[in-house]
Amino acid sequence: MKNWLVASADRKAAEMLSAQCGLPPFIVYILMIRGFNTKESIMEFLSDDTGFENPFDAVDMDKAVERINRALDNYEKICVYGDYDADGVSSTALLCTYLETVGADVFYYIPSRENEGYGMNDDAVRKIHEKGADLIITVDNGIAAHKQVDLANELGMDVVITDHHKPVSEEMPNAVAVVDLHRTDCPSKFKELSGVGVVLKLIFAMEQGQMDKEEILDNYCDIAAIGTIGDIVPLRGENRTIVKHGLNLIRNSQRYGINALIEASSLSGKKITAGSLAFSVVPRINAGGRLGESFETVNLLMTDDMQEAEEIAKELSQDNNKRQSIEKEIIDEILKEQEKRPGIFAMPVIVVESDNWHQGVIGIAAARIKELFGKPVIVITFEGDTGKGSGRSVAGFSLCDAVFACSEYLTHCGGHPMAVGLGIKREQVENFREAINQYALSLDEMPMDTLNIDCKLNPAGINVNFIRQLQVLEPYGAGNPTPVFGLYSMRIVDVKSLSENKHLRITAEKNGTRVNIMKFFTAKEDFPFKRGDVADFAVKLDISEFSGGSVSIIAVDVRPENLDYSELIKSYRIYENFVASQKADDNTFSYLMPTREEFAKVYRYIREAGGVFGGKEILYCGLGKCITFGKLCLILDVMKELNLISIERSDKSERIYLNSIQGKVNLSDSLSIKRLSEVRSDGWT
Ligand SMILES: [Mn+2]
Repeated sequence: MKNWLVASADRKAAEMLSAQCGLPPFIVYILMIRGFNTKESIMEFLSDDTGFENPFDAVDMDKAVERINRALDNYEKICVYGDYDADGVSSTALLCTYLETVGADVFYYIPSRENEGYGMNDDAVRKIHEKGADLIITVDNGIAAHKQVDLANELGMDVVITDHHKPVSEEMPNAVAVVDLHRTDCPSKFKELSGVGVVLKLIFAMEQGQMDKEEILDNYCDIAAIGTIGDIVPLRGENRTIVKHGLNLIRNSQRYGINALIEASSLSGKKITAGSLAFSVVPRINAGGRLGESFETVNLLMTDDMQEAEEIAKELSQDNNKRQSIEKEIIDEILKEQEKRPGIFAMPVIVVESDNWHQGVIGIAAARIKELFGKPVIVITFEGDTGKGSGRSVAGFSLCDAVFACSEYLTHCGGHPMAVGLGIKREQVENFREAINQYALSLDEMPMDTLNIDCKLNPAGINVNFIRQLQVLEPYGAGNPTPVFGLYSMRIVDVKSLSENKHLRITAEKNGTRVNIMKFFTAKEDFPFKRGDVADFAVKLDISEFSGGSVSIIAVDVRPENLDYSELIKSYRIYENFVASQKADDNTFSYLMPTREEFAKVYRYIREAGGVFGGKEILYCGLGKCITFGKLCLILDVMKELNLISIERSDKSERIYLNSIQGKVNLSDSLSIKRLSEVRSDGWT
């Protein structure tokens, strides 16, 4: 459940700016929504050549370069210490590739996600020592490794840290150099580089006065772009330049590994964008770390053996398929859990736990469940009595603040406003769930999950030229999302399933203009609208390059016409409060308690419709919005308790069926009705 939010910028100002910038007004309008309000900021953002800052502006960069050059001169053994995610793998591959080119004796180490976890650990440092390293260079990690850097020093190794994570304290690890733009004493202006972006900066510094900037970009920006996209850092400033430049390289890549990944992702011959890489290449690189070891993945990006590249890419695709099916199983189990423990899912923050969910996949499952329920979700899995959790949030609710506020129940925790990781003992789960929800209830208001729409659009205005003009905004990603347009009040003319009912093509019409809208990964029976219905569409626009270019409209979300979701969600919250607490006061009682007529109305509607597909909102609209949404949800619970209906829910759909029942049912047999009525001494009549 998502609230649609149509952005608003100053149209007058956009028109004035557009004349100054020589850009179409709607482009400037969209840029203003993204926070670019002056000619200078717009021109700088769109420039193909955002200058890279002098790499030596970064504190300690001189020391890092000096130490690495000394290692090269003395032919010391260097170990690059990386990480298992796409950024960490890219960082490792990029630095190793570079160091090999300049003749270094280099190897790399990547901790196992499952057995070692993120960052440096003592055992790894010892292993690296045994392999004879003289110098460790960390990439995408290291800023918090105070102890491990001391250990490395004791063992006679020097450490150079390059990282992009925020330091937890002012005190830096005892390394020869600590390059991290987030150091409070670092004057560099652009702070949003990914781990691999910092490595690229290090290469700029190493090559100062030798290789020129263009040459470095041409040699290394492909790998840097993959890590930058994978880390979901804002695609602005230096990041945008890296990705823009990198995409051009990737389209004609000289690297066997990248070509093999493109091929394995079925992207060969298609337009490669930041979005398509994020959707198919990045998950494959991540899959290695989630299910197995990341050594192979680094190898893939470095190998000059075509056959090896193809084999590793194939393995990664298999890992990725496996990851997807594990993810689906976890999601199905979580949805079944909702049947058993609905109260947990009615709370402001969903905390759900199990014994056998794959640790490497719970984060992705949490993200999907968050989408489905429109609220923050933490998924915990146990090994013995030790649990690991991963959480995802909705915009406006800082999940890391929430988790830190409950840290007394956790063994460790960390993360960002939108994503957290944590450790927890089994016996603390109930306390933690209680505490984090108390925290959420103590806030003024729980934010709703929102879909941001740039502007409403008349379908008559959509043409190839319009979409080509939009392309100046690419590449899209974090900080510069693909523009989403609202096509409101569209009358559906036809719904056709494609590719063996995998996708849908919807023909819709408004004021005499007909458009085809694609809805991917949706079966016909899961699409709740039919010919004649009027619906609002949130869409992205693209050009399909077949047959010389034609308009391609892709549905992001579809909902009944003119549905006020903020009202709907307010009503739903009242229902949820009751489900979560199983207690009602007088207000709740009057708001939720259905009359017999209302009850009968819902029953008749479902019977006459032959079941309702596509969610409770569809039923709500079908009933002419005459029963509040919260009350409708309660009525459905009661009908389920009395075995009058079944509700089937998957991650794609929700279907309500009428059961065939015999005999008369007594509404007051329903547990929900009983609980709701407890507030009234006279009970329910
Ligand atoms: Mn990173």
